[in-house]
Amino acid sequence: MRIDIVSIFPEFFGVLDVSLLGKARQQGLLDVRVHDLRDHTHDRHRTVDDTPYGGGAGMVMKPGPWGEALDDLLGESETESDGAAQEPAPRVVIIVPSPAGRPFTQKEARALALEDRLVFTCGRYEGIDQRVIDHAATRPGVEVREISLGDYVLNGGEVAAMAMIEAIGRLVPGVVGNPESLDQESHEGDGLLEYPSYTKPAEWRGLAVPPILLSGNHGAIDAWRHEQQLERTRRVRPDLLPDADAAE
Ligand code: 6GU
Repeated sequence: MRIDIVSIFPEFFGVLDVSLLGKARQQGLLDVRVHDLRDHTHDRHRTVDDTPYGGGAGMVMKPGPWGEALDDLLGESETESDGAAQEPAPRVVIIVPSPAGRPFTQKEARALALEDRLVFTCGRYEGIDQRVIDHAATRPGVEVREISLGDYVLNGGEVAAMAMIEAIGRLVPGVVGNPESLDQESHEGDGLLEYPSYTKPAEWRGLAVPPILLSGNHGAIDAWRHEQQLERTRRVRPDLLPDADAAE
């Protein structure tokens, strides 16, 4: 999978060199390229923002640099109408991190992990001129999704993009060594939160591991773990429960 990131803070993305995703990049499973939006400015101050039309607080990111950056990544949008047979444009999903977007979910991450190509446009200030997003959506093969991490406000899209890239990248086949470990997680399979986990020693600081886990009775262990999932989900995330389980 190829992932392009456009930002005025490319140095934010240095952490993508480490841990599981760093390894996936070295192995060629993920081709992540970070681009500096200011490379597409043409004034001495490398200006990327301006005051909003209609007034109001804050600054808006100018369309010019964004348009050029996307032209470079996706090819000029103007199609030559010389009648020659054209290759169908390869599909690209542009993700615009924004607190005004649709909520990001594990389901969305699973769908995006199947794409060949993602572009993250990281805005700062009060956001990007809306025409950048509207114009990008008219490019052949391009789908634009404005996506939010949750109901709180970050200073820019960088940290949000990083979180989404980690959630998506680990679902790309081969990135996580043991794919079974992906099935048992919170927000996967039955949609319940994960059960609590324990490892050696069996007693630590006076606290014992639940004895059932030492019993060797795998049927009983599975039942206990499912009950723990239900209990935890009822307690902290009742909104995730199917109605029948919530009522039990
Ligand atoms: Cl995706 N961007 C910003 N700037 N703030 C957010 C967010 C995204 N998701 C939640 N808050």
